[in-house]
Amino acid sequence: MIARETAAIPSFAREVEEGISGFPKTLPCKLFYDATGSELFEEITRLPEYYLTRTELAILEEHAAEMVRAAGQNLTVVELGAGTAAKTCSLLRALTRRQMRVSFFPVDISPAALGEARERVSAECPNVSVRPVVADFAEGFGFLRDIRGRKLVLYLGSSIGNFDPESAVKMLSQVRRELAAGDALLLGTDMVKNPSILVPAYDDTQGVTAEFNKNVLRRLNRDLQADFDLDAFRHVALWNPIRSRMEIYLERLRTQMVTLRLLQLTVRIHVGERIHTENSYKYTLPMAHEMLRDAGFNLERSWFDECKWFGLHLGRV
Ligand code: AVI
Repeated sequence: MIARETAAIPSFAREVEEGISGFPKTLPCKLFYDATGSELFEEITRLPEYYLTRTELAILEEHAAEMVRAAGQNLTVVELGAGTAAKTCSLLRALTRRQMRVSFFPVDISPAALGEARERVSAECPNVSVRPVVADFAEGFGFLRDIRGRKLVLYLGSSIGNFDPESAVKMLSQVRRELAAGDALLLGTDMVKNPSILVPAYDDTQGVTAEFNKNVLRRLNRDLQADFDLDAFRHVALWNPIRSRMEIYLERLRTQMVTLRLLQLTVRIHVGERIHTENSYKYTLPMAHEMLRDAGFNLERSWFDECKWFGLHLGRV
């Protein structure tokens, strides 16, 4: 039972309680992104093994002009989960060559990241007017209704890959419902490839991804007064070809009881037992097509890097 009278219980407590006492054990991947986790993720994006970020950036840089031409005229750009908008400038610059006025609405849960996004875009694309929107997608996408004009919505970085296929369609359908005919979505997906490339991307030699994964336990120790011993877990990354996803786990190295004081909960975690912390789905083009179709978008065009490791897909309402 969760002690409801304690004011400091975080909103994710119930999910953690269910996930950690069930079998197999799971923890929600949103727990990764506290301040330390967000910094570790930034570090991951610069790792040699983590090809996703640089590959997507290269596709955007190479094809920005074509992408904005295909997306339509007089566009307002909205970026979901924009973070610091590190990948958006090539698209915005291409747009400023086509239209007099460009408005950019970066949307994120973190006001600090949006502050950086505003500074970056204002410095790199002075002709773009930046209007940050702080929003939590758990509360829907109603903010899209308040943005006027024909929209190009960006959802980059393979973030859609962290949703299971059903939730991905549900989330994209929610976005779709707030858009009008003619609006477009540019969606980034990581593509299915040889596991010899995929596995190291999620289990790098410097151990940054392992640290990122274990940071979830550090967070539970802090926010739920838990006593996880981080050294008693190892990071495991596996390719699951049946479900087309990378799976990330924390595997227990010795049996031990763990107490989460704020939840008044004690659990036994056995040696070899795994806590499933993340899935990262990889798509084929037909899978991306189906996902967009099921969410109400018509896939008009996709762009890839030379190796077809990453794809950017233009869906139309
Ligand atoms: C944020 N997301 C797209 C990353 C991914 O590749 O699934 C999160 C990540 N997990 C481990 N490394 C990176």
